[in-house]
Amino acid sequence: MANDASALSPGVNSDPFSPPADSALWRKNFLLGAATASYQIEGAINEDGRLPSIWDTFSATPGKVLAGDTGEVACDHYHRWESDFDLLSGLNFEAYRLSIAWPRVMDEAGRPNQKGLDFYKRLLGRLKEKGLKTFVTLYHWDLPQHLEDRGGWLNRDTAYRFADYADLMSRELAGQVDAWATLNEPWCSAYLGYGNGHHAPGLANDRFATQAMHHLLLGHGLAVPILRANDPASMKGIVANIGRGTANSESAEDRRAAHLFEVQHNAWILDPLLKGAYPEDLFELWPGTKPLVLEGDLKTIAAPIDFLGINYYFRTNVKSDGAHGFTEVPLPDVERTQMGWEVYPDGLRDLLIGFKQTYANLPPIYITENGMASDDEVIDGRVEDPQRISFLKRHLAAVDSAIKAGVDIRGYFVWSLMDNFEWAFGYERRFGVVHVDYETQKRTVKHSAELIAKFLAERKERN
Ligand code: IFM
Repeated sequence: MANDASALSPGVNSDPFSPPADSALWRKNFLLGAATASYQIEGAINEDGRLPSIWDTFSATPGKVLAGDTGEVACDHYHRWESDFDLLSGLNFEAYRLSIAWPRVMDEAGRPNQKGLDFYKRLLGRLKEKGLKTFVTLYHWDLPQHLEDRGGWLNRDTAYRFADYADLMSRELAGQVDAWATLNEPWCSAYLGYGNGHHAPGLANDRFATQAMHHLLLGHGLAVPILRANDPASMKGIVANIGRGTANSESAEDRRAAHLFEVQHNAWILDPLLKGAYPEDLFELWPGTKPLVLEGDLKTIAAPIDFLGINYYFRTNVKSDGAHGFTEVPLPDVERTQMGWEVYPDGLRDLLIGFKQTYANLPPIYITENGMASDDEVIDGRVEDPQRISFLKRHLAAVDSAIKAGVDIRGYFVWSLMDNFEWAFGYERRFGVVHVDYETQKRTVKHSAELIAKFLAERKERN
């Protein structure tokens, strides 16, 4: 879409990126950071003993990723991390969320790969020197291919291999990490990876999706006490992407469809984590897909966590499909991003407030991802991204209103620090607040990042 938010939100271009004076975002203890993920930025897929991951295999398969793009070079962050971190701290961010590439740090027999470990130690060491809080995700989708060859997340054993990996990393990196997240967006790993095949490993079966989800969550539950034992001072949690579903009409059928949409996107993950049970409605939506759950699994999965990471992007308007499911009805005339996703900040506020009502034991929340893609270009050395400025302002305001409504939200990470490999969409979709020229690897700070940096500097001054 045209990169012109002024038409959509009058005054956006002239508006500084600055929350109102009474906003919780001015509070010193509200953390503001930027996020990335290993496969999306690192490149160097064959260096220093890194093994192949499912995304190397998937992206090398013709037709799976737009324009045949792969993560082979990505943002070359493996070699450019020092200057990338100078950029990060130059923008005044207070925290950085990164993920570790499992295939970089462990060999097929589960032995540590020292060169891979050293890479992350250097990264975390530098972030600490710069005074940034470190949020580390163990699994942001780059499963070692050798594990997929044995069934991947359909194989219960992968959950135990994940626990071994969490053990290694938390022994090696203890003291360098402020917050550990076990998994990023298990919905995407399970549903896009095994349910509809849009992501690696590219399998498509609803029954596979529910079983893969169960093993992912089991891996999370097994890892939490290990992380606690090895690195007691850090926070432990998990990151879930959440989706707002709204009904296309007031009919009972459409309202039920919207409910089922949210069961499939949110309760499927949050109920087992926070209530120790899968939502029964899920199996109304997908009859005959109950996963094999062994005694004690749900108790393991519901291990207490210190924080819940929430990733939010858009809402989906749905109607009943006439059977036991929902079907999307795209709304006309709404603002959309380069992804085609509707910009709907109220969805974030409403979901957060709803979770507080639904889950008595809802842990403190960090918004671990929020942001948007636009077809940004460098013109005369500058990148103007007015739609992103407006998007971020409105979503931060939604976070502020959820805080005012009593939800315990402790921080917000913009997705993403820089443009990167957007999975099945390759390099076409640009989510960064820093522009990356993939030919030259030149980074250009976008206008949104300049305004964030200005706000963060002002905030520092005031606090
Ligand atoms: O780029 C992804 C990220 O890896 C996970 N959350 C959603 C982002 C945008 O699609």
